[in-house]
Amino acid sequence: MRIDIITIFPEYFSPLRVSLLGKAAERGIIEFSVHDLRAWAHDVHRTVDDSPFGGGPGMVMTPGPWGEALDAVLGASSPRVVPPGTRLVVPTPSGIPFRQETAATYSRLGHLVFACGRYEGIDTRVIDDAKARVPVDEVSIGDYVLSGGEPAALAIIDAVCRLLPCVLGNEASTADDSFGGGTGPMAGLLEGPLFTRPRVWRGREVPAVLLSGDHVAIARWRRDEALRRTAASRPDLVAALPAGALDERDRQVLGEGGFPVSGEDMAH
Ligand code: JCZ
Repeated sequence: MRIDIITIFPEYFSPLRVSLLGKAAERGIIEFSVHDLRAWAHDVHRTVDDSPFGGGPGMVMTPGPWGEALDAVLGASSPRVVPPGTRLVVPTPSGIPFRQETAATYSRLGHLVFACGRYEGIDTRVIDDAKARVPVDEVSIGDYVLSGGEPAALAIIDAVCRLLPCVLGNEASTADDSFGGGTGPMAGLLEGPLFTRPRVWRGREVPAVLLSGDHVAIARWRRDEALRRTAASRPDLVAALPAGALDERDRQVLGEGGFPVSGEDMAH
């Protein structure tokens, strides 16, 4: 996969050389190119911002440098329309939510281009112009306001690249991740608690069931814990579970936790 990033803060992307993604880049699985937007700003001050038309606070990123940057990175001249498998990703708090499914979709593409805004954002005509050439996703990583698109792009790149074949070393599967979208018994639930050696640490024991060797009991206990945790942290996820996803024991666990449960089995 090829990933181009356009930003006024190229240094912001040095984490891409570290850890899992750094290794993947060294091994040639991912090719990162970070571009300084100011390379396409031609005045002496390398200006990339201007006051908003219509008034209001702050500054807006001016279209000139962005237009040239995207032309250069998307290869505007020879095919005017970009090859399939290319997507322009524009982080913005007003975008559609970026989710695990979005990460999975991106991981199947060959070329991602990130346009990282700063100030109040990018002149809207830049996005409209790009849409004539390439699929564009304006995406939000959550309902909070960052000071620029860079930290959002880093989060998205991390979520996408760990799904690429050969990036995640020996972790056999990402299907069991929270939000992993797996179809197994833990689908739609958050991950439960984790334990490793020592068996007793600061007087705290590992739950006996995990040492029992009874794999059926272990799986049931893990599901109970995942349900409790999901109900506590993300009641919206429990409410969104498909009909038939909860068995009688699940309803009991949720009921004991004070979580409102409906369903046929309530009569028992
Ligand atoms: C540019 N401020 C780009 C994205 N989810 C989310 N929160 N905040 C952003 C974001 C904020 C920005 C810019 C200027 C993205």
